[in-house]
Amino acid sequence: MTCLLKSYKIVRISGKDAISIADKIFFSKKNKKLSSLASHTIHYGEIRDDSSERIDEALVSIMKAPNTYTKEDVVEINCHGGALSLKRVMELVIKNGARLAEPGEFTKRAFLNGRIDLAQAEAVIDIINSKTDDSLRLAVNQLSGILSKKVNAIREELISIIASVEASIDFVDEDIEFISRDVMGKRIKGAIDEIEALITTTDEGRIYKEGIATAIIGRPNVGKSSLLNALLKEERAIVTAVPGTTRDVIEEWVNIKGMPLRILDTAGIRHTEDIVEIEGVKRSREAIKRADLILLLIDGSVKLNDEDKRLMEEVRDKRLIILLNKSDLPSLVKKSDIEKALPEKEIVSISALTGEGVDSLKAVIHELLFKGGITAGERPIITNLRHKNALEKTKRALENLQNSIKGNISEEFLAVDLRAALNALGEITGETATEDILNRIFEEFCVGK
Ligand SMILES: Nc1nc2c(ncn2[C@@H]2O[C@H](COP(=O)(O)OP(=O)(O)OP(=O)(O)O)[C@@H](O)[C@H]2O)c(=O)[nH]1
Ligand SMILES: [Mg+2]
Repeated sequence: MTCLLKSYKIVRISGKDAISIADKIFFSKKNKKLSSLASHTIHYGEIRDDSSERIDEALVSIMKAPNTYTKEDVVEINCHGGALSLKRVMELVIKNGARLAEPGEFTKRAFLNGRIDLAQAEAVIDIINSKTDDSLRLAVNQLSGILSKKVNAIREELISIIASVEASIDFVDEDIEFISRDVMGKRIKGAIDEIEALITTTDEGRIYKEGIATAIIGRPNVGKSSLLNALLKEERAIVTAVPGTTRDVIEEWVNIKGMPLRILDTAGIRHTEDIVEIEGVKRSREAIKRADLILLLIDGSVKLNDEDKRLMEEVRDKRLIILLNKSDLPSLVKKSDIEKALPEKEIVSISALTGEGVDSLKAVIHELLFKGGITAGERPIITNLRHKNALEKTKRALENLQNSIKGNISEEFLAVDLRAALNALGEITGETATEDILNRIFEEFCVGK
């Protein structure tokens, strides 16, 4: 049988001295120096310290620049693992001239050495943090450059317009028109349309990356925590027959047809004198405010009461699904009672206890959030707030430019607006990103990536 296991037991060295450092501590079974071996090959041998004591057996991969992750020489020492041997190997490598990598330094070097651009580097973090198959697919697509390609196409269009504008500045006496204001206005409009189309994908992108914040709400004892458990298929939240069991918001991830939902199980909302419960109710109300989607639970086995009605009123303007829970018991609430108060909202009967109706709930959630269906991946989607901000900055600069074109402002000023737009756009792929931006991005990485 083939088995698979996950482990962390690789020491990775990158840089011009990577191979010579590894050569000092690695002794291949065939007695060959790593520097004499072909690139992209793997070798078996031992790691020994300066007093020739054996630290571990190892498989060592050697990858010579430039066809490596960082575009530098890279050596990977694959040991048996175990915290102690790994630590000894790391110490040996450091003693022989390497230093510990900073968080994200491998990816930062890949960026600085021109192997990937900034949006692709950010995709590496997204891959690591992906919550569902679709989020992963989106991140892998961004790593492959799907967004960068689109951004670069817009950049090239702007650069070509700048070239014409600057030529008219340089040859002002020649009376040649390199680009008419009319044509320029149309081309800028085209670029703005493309940028707007990208900006509108942000909500979708945020959903894949951060998950849809989904709050399960309802008065005490209607079965909110039971629903969370049913969705997770595990006993995550405490469920009891005592109203007021959940006192704080519990957060869990659920994958619904590829969409990551961040489910918030909240404390039952009711009027209470208990100070812990008061705080819980306050937090439930905050969760409602922050939620992208509300699942309002109603206990269908008892009559609708004033608390249910007040809650229905409170969330009527939100993206909402009403759940008639406890469908395994005789029903005392009719769908039509709810339709009267909340017309046009979806109502689903479920039993959080038996799991009946939970699959239809998932289908309704999917339908509500992605009308018309969606496949993550084939087109560029903005998943990153930094990218959205840069696009908005670009758009503003281009809109200024359009006003200047209409106002018959001189070419010099048009060039200034164009440069501002180009700089803003270049922040996405990193052409014009400042040291500050770079530091902030790579700080998010873990060490070793
Ligand atoms: N028969 C039946 N009982 C259920 C169902 N869902 C929940 N219950 C029961 O209802 C009681 C309350 O369930 P919880 O999930 O704790 O309810 P809650 O809304 O989280 O309650 P609070 O946290 O107190 O606000 C428990 O005894 C559950 O077993 C259901 O679909 N059918
Ligand atoms: Mg609860």
